[in-house]
Amino acid sequence: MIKRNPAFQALKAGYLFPEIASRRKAFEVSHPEAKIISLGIGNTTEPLTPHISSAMADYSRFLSTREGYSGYGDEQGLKALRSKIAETLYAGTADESEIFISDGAKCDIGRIQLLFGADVGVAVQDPAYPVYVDGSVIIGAASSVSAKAEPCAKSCSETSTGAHTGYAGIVYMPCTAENGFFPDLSVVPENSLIYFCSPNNPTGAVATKEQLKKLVDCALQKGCVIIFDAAYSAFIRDDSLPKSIYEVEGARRCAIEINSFSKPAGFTGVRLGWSVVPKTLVYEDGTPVINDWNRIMTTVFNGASNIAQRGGLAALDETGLKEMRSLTDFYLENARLIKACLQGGNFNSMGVRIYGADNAPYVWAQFPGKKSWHVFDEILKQCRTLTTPGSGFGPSGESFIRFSAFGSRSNIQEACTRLSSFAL
Ligand code: PGU
Repeated sequence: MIKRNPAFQALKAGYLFPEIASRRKAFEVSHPEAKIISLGIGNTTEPLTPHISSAMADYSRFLSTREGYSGYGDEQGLKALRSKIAETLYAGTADESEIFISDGAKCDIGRIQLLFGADVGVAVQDPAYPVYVDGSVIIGAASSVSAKAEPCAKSCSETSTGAHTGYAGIVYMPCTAENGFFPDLSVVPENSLIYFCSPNNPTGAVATKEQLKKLVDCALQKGCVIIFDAAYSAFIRDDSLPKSIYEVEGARRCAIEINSFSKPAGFTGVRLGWSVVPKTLVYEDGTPVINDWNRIMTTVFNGASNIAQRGGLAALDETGLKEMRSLTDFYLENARLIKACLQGGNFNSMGVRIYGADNAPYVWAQFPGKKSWHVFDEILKQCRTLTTPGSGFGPSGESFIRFSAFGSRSNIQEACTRLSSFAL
């Protein structure tokens, strides 16, 4: 019989979010009357905005005409969209030809690992969006993952999912309140891949320009490549904070940036994102990384939806930018409401500490001395509210809960009412 790819055996548990969804289902079976509110997965809830959705509707109708129809497009995406992204979001720091349109950030993060193969070392912020670690394990990165990954202890597999105890083949860089959620970079291995997300999922922390400069200097000095995930950059309201790693000198020689229309335009279902691979980023032998990225995108990707790309173009014109601004403002207000609720009454007496929410759609709450999954279960039981256990994002997430600000205003208000009587 055909052998199973050992990388899958190395994975400790299922992907975090389906795991949470299955806990919700189990709870609903035993409590059929429960009207659960989800502050769990960061999934957009507000309708597409008028200008952006009309552009897609119009284009879809155009496709139904003989003169308007088109089939496969360029794998790299529409030139007009690549140019628009370059001029609107990178003004001078990245060129149209360095931008690759995709079906979303998660898909790019997965594909990008093909660039560096199984032998590359990997360093991640801890906690981190689980795709960086799970994707690395699936590709067998950090050398022989099957040999290096510790088997999950029985108690761990019973109570936890994702990167609970961590994989031995991956370097975890703790991001805690004590270090201002910016890691000690001295642990980064030479010639490795560094995953870095800002604004951060799940902590909501945004790296300052000085911090990103340290990251870039470290990567240049150690021969590393940074995969900079900027999926939440549109939520930054503090103008002193960098929205792109290319705002930092030297980043074009060591960083790939990933971004998405999912959160600012509500495209989680429409699917549209992009990556930036500067021509000045080269491997040890001098080959530009962009050549191989182009090879991957033309070989295992067939271009983003042409309808979605028209939506992306509309999102970046004057009206579209205003619409995205008001959508992100809406979710930021939700985040503020959740944060204010968690700073009040009961939570105060439980010693709960609150982070994030100011420039990101997540509130990161620490319940000192408690296990994340226990708090998750209690919030579900007492408040009929779904959250995400911090330990699912990595060992340093233990004792934390992530509250997502994606939800209708009435659901957020109702969740806050329920949470205000929560007790542990
Ligand atoms: N990057 C980060 C940092 C994210 O948090 C997410 C979504 C993505 C990329 C995905 O972007 P797409 O362009 O839509 O592919 N994170 C959500 C959803 C969970 C998931 O599995 O993607 C979250 O709740 O963390």
